Amino acid sequence: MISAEKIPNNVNLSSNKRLQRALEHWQPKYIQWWRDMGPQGFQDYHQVYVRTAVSVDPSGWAHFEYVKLPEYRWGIFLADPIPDRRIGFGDFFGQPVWHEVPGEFRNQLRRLIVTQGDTEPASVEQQRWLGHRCPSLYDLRNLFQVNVEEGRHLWAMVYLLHSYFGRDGRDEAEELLDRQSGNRDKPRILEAFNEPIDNWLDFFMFTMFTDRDGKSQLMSLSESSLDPLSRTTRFMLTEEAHHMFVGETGVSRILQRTCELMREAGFSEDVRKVGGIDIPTIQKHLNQWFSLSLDLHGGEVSSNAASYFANGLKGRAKEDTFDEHVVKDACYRMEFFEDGRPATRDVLMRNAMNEVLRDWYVGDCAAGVERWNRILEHAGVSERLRLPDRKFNRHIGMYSGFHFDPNGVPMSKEQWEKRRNEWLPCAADSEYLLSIMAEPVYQPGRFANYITPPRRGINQKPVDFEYVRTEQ
Ligand code: BYC
Repeated sequence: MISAEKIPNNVNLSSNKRLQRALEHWQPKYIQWWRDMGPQGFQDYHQVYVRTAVSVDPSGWAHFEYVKLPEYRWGIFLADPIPDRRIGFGDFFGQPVWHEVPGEFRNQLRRLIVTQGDTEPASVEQQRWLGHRCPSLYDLRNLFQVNVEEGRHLWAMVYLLHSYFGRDGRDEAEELLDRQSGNRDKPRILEAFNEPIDNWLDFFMFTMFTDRDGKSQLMSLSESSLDPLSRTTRFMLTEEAHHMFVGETGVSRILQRTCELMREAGFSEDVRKVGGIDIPTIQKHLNQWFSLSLDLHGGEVSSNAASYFANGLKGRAKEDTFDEHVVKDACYRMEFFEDGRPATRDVLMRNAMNEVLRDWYVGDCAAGVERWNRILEHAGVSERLRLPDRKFNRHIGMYSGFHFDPNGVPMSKEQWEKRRNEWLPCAADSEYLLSIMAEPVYQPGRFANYITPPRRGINQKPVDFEYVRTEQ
């Protein structure tokens, strides 16, 4: 269980005074960042019914209470150690895991941890205006739950930086609060985290697809030979699951409402005329966030990825389900795009590790889209959602610089420019979504017209519970 220390933790922080002081020095800067860059307008006068992690065992999960956002107890939690844990892949396969950072891998590990850490505050920044357009108090609370947990994930990475990377780590921790999503001069590291998220369809698609990249990346880091990184990311994964729940059910509820409105309008009317979100608009946002999140897996052929794997720093999702863990000579059959045509060639599996993880990710996304399509099917609607081809709208890797339609058919820049707005959200879509979200819904139990209520509330509370209340 946690102590009543300034920084809740299960790492016995008070036994390491130097580290404790360093983190307590960073803490007020974090709070200032949260106030400046976190949820705007909900810092001082609102209490939010949130779940706070108080320990890593399942009972530590049931801790719900009203909290003023800046007073949330952001803590440091590592999953319990696995006794005699061994390195599960790469050149050091079978050796005991590391409890300190080996000098020769210091730069690589720091880079991985900084990249992971950078995404967490970035997402809070991207979402900071959404509260003013919320479809219900239930959704507002979910947004803030996601936000505080992303803040906790930043703490998780900052703990590693401070603990294992000395002065450099402390400097990196400062910079994590200094870069800003979308800022031209000091942007966030990965592209998807500089995109604006100013409407709730984007938020739900982001938590469905981009948080799912969080899941695949955290799964691969949880295999790491650096045991504290593995334990930290294992615990983060339990929180990540809730974020994807928010995204998947959010889109499900929009689809449900779209179907209802279509039925009421006799299936022939444009659902926008009755204030709903039409399926083509939903598909465009799916295309946008899926393709941005594919980019987050890095280039198809990557010597960085090969090196991470060889050194046991970053593995594959569910490494123990593979037959072979050293993977020295194995090959991956990869599709290339050469001279304007697709071609297939073998590359060393280690160099293809980003693509291996992307395969896992695409499969996980496809299962989610199937679940959405069942809603359409049950409602008797013939349209279906689908994942675009992985070559579509890519900005990282071998397909960047080329243009493909959602079926993966290559096209010229001119053709792409002409048809882009059919496949990706355009200014008119954004304008429409903002128009139906202009009035936030703050009455308990009420929901915006474009979304259905959830099946059940949070922590067995009713759907019309006052999940966010104004301080008396
Ligand atoms: N944007 O060898 P390459 C989450 C750079 S989400 C911009 O192809 P590599 C969350 C790359 O840095 C999970 N730049 O790929 C979700 C390299 O730069 P240098 C976040 C990119 O190195 C929702 C160059 O391109 N965690 O947790 O294997 C809410 C060539 O790189 C991008 C992680 O990503 C990009 N998309 O990198 C909140 C795990 N992709 O060397 C949170 C940590 C690549 O030329 N990161 N580049 O300067 C990694 O494992 C790896 O760095 C990458 C792939 C997955 C990003």
